[in-house]
Amino acid sequence: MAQPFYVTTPIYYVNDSPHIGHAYTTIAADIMARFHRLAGREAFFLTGTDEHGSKVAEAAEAAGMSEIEFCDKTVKTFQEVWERLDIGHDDFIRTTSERHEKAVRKILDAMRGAKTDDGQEVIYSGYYEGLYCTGCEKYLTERDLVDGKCPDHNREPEVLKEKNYFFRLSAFTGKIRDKIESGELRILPEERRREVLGLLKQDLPDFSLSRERVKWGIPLTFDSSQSAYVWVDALTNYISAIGYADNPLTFDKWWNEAEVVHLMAKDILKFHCLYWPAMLMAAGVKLPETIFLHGFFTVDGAKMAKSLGNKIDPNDMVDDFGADATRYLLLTQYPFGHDGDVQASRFVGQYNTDLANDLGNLVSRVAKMVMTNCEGQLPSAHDDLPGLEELKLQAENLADNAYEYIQNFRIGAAIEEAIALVRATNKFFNDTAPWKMAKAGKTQELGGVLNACCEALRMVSVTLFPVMPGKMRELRHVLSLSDDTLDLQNARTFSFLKPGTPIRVEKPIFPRLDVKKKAAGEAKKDTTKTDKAASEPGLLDISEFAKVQLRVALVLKAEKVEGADKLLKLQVDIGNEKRQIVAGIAQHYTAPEILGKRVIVVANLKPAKIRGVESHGMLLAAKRGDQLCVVTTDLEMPPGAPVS
Ligand code: ME8
Repeated sequence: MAQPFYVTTPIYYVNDSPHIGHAYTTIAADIMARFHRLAGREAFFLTGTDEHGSKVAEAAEAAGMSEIEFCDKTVKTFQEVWERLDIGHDDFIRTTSERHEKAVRKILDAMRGAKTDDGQEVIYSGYYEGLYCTGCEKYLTERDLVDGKCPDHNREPEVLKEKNYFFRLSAFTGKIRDKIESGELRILPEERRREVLGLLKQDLPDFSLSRERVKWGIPLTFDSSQSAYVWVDALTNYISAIGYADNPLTFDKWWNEAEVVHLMAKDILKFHCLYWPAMLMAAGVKLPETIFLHGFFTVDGAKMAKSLGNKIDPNDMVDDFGADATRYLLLTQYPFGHDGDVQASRFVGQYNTDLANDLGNLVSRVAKMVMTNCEGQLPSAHDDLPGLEELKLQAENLADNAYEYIQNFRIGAAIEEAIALVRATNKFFNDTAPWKMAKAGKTQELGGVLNACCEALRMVSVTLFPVMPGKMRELRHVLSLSDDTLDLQNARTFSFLKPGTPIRVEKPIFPRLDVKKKAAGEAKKDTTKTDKAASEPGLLDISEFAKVQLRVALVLKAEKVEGADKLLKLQVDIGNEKRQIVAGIAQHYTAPEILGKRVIVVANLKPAKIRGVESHGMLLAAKRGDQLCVVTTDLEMPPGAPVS
């Protein structure tokens, strides 16, 4: 019996909305799990969400919701997008679930009871002293500061000391190094392995395992005034979902007996390659076999950021290309494991070339010829055809070559191998010119060409199934194949389809996309719901600009918003009515400074809640770096005067 395969993605923060970075790892994990299943292995694929910590609490407060209400809502955005992308995860773990919290308590207890080789306690209490920014509500490091100040709040952090529990990482670094060097713990790719070994040579500080100030978290079992540090909580998801605390049988199967692979990008290397192995060793749990850290990609040359408006929502890609092509496009932009750049402007061209032309057209041409010339039934094979032997050889090697790539985490190379067979089949089809054979009445040769093309397409339908499950099912439907024969074993032999099998195509499996239309669709990435305000403006029609109503407003009252250092709550007169506006200007203006000013407001915005406070309108300000200056008008201008 082949060893079971257990693959995980990071659990994503719920205070962010899903973007193609999250989709990238999740699709990769899905492809790995599906491929291993095709090879006859049992596979378990876990993803989920990371829901504790001060940032989530802040986001919930800003949205005027309780923490759990906020999590319940945003978790859905992840679950929905995974469904739209045809992600076939076997489980979805939430760190706010009972089973997870139970597992965190269990691992905390196990670590609390552990001793290092020289008899010291692995967990010890001490004091954490650090630079605390009350605006961020977190400790910052010297490196986070700009001119000694928190760049987000433009103020010097306070030196704070709080009781904390620490994890004695220093007692585990030698052991982790040994496990990596012996190959017991594989860190891939090689560059990342070297990075980890480099880190292990440094004098690594023990890490703080708990937080006194973070209330939205799991209380420590041995001191309920503290909650578990977010990473201790988050990393435990990999075992909580498979029964660490509540199901020894499944835990044995999927952790102790399976090949365990953690997939992620290199941004979270330290936590996974140092903290996690150390925690597991302390708790007496075996280590995962492999930690694979793929690259980090930029979009159009820049890091994905809300403020740049270059975050791509996978939902928009599914709208434009469908689930399967989105999966294909995302995983073929650059080699898996490397850093790369994603340019949405290339998607349509690549879709049309690889999927609509090369693969989709081939399917249509072959099936239509079988329908018109062979009564829609697969003709018999015929050996004596130019180029057939080479095609056969390439096709019969496809499954093994691709699977070998997958085992080495070379997802793009596995896909390329299948596309190479598609191209070779197109060439074979064009070179043998079956339409001429049909005209010349060479029925056997014609049948042989069509038979070979159908066999090659069948191999492709298996190999690309993990990448494009929906579309490959459509292709298999053309060849009258069900899921029963969907495995790598069948894809190793060229003579599988029975002559007489019905072959039918109703519509193109990858309809060609209109470049112009999609070019417009692509601009969507700059105007997604969350990024709208931050996107670089395109050219506006005058009628579009005219929709924004700007008015002069007199500030009648100003006060700070409690617990939010950036915000001022203003009462303004906009001519025909009085309004309350919450403005993020408190670090630049005191309440008395803004009082009595005639500011410019956007008057026709929908009311919103900011930090739970009603805000109806927005005021204009010029901003550069740390400077901010509210736009005001001449004193003679009455409140309510339109600004155009
Ligand atoms: O770090 N390129 O969650 P997160 C490639 N909750 N992959 C990207 C990417 C990009 N530009 N952007 C994001 C966390 N990713 C923690 C994890 S796990 C115990 C806790 C993917 O929401 C990639 O997989 O910030 C990266 O590691 C992950 O999203 C970070 O997700």
